[in-house]
Amino acid sequence: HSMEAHRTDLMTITRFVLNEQSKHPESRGDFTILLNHIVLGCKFVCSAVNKAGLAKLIGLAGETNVQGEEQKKLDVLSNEVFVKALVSSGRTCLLVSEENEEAIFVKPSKRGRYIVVFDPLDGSSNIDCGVSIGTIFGIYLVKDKENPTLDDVLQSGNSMLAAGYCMYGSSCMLVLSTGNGVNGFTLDPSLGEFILTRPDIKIPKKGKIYSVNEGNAQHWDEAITKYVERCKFPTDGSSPKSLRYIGSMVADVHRTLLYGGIFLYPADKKSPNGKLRILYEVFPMSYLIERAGGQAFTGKQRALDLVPKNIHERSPVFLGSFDDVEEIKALYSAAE
Ligand code: AHM
Ligand code: MG
Repeated sequence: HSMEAHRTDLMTITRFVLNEQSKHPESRGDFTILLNHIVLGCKFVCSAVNKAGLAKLIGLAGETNVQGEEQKKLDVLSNEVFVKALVSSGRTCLLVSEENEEAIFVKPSKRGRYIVVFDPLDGSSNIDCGVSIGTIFGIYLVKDKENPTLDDVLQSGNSMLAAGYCMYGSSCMLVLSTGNGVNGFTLDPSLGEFILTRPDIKIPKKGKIYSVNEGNAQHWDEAITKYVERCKFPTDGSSPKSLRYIGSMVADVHRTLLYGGIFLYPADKKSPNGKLRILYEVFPMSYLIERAGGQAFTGKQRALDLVPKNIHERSPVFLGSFDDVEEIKALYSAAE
């Protein structure tokens, strides 16, 4: 009976969010419409990523992005689709994208109350070989809809209203939190709908995997060097951890969320602020990990307590299972 109910009573992401938002009747329609436009962007990128090898979409577009990296054609395309979908939703007033140096202020006739920060296609080094990549997003509410300013996003991650990511992997999966639990939806390509497949995700309290670009080890600080050494040569009688590193934040964080463990992108002597961007990488992922029962730490403070001074600012981040992050926090306080 329950299998039958499962197959005929489909919990789509729209239905799920409508149910959740029914607690806030005033924002219900607007938030759902905004989310539907984000979902549309994800479906487009998913289809483009799947066709990329065939359609020769892959290749350099001859432009560099804000961070001076070469932009792939898929990045450009994905960014355009997201920006257009978000603006046309009529529910946004300010957009921050990894691919745009300046924030985008939506013209008054299309303005709504939401702000979206996003990385339309993260994990660019994995595009050409078909390894998992993803989209990351965070949503805020503007203070004054008539007058959105950068200060509306240059605030701590605690003011984020919702966050999520979509992973373009062996299946297309969207993970979302609107403040309470974390829920995972899988795209059913035959329906074109995201269906709830992983309700109420909780990250294991402790994990057996660590995930870091160990090629940077010579530049690490003492706390991280010690931590990674302990992963390999535990001193408490436990077995060593396994190393898994894809180099796509969405894929590495997704695995960490489901299997437990820790994902690290530390600062190093070359890049004192690490690599990952606070607004559209560190904040949304920290938000999701915390809502799932884990922790996110920068080496100095809780990641969501950071207050960025500019929209593309970077920060080190260590996120994952509660106990594993606790161990890093202890190493940093011992070093003080
Ligand atoms: P990107 O925005 O150019 O794709 O860079 C971000 C990616 C993350 O997805 C990933 O966690 C990290 O860069 C990997 O960096 P590295 O190659 O230095 O290990
Ligand atoms: Mg990125």
